[in-house]
Amino acid sequence: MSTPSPFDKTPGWLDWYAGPSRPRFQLPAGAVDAHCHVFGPGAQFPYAPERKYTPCDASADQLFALRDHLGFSRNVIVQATCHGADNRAMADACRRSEGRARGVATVRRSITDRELEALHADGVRGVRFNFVKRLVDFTPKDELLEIATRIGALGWHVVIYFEAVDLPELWDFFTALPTTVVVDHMGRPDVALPVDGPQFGLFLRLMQEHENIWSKVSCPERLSLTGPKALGGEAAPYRDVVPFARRVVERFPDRVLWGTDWPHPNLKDHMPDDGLLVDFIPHIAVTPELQRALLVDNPMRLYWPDEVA
Ligand code: 0GY
Repeated sequence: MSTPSPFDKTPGWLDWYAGPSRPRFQLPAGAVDAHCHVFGPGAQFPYAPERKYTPCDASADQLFALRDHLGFSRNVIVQATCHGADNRAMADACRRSEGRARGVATVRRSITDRELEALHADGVRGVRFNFVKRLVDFTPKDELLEIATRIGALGWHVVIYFEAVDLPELWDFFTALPTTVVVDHMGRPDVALPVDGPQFGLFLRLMQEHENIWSKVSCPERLSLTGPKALGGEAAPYRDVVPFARRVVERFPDRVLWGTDWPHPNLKDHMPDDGLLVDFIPHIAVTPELQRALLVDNPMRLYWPDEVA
């Protein structure tokens, strides 16, 4: 099979939303967009041969323009699977942010201590383990555990991405991780199921029983079946996701993060307006205290601990 050209975007893949609205919700000062990506540009930072999709380019400069437009102060740039374990685009973006971006890398067992130290100097503070089968090939658990132990010694954490149906099988591995562990997008619950039901209950139990486990309450656009359309003036966009995210924010206010997920990899049906995504926040973090914890205090503690008084 021939390797796709870096410039052949996956068919049906939507470009990120140009001209996002200005949010009505005013973010607290110092807010962090704690889950976003950069893609290429492919001519400068080629996409990985093993990738499962080819995105449209989304550069660091475009990310920083969005940050300023929405009113964020900082970003956490998460390595996307289309770059495999080649972290150059993400690390370059972190370097160019002048201290306003941290990174989460993808690494293999073969990475040297010196390479890890270089990533640390660039601003990387975590590694991502991806278990979403449509995105990555399988990596043995012993390799991941070895990586987790090595990066833990640097003070980094592990970000895990999985789908809710796979949590029972992954539970023992996740709960054995020796670092802080951040779950992407609440473990992707099926929001057609009840928020009090067994599927989401298992995820809440994971967080309840393991104080090192945090969650991003992000990506309503990936989880929602009702979509962005709000019913009435003050109603929430992506309203079917609200009870799930709100439950996590209220139960674990000191262990939640939020991010736009720009440029929204792999979306084929609906591309969100990032301004509207910001307007989702006050529906899930309903007081200024919860908003400040979610958007400022928690990400600062995890990614910029030296700057926290
Ligand atoms: C996300 C979600 C997705 C993709 C990736 O690294 C990636 O390719 O993260 C997805 O397709 O669900 O968190 O950005």
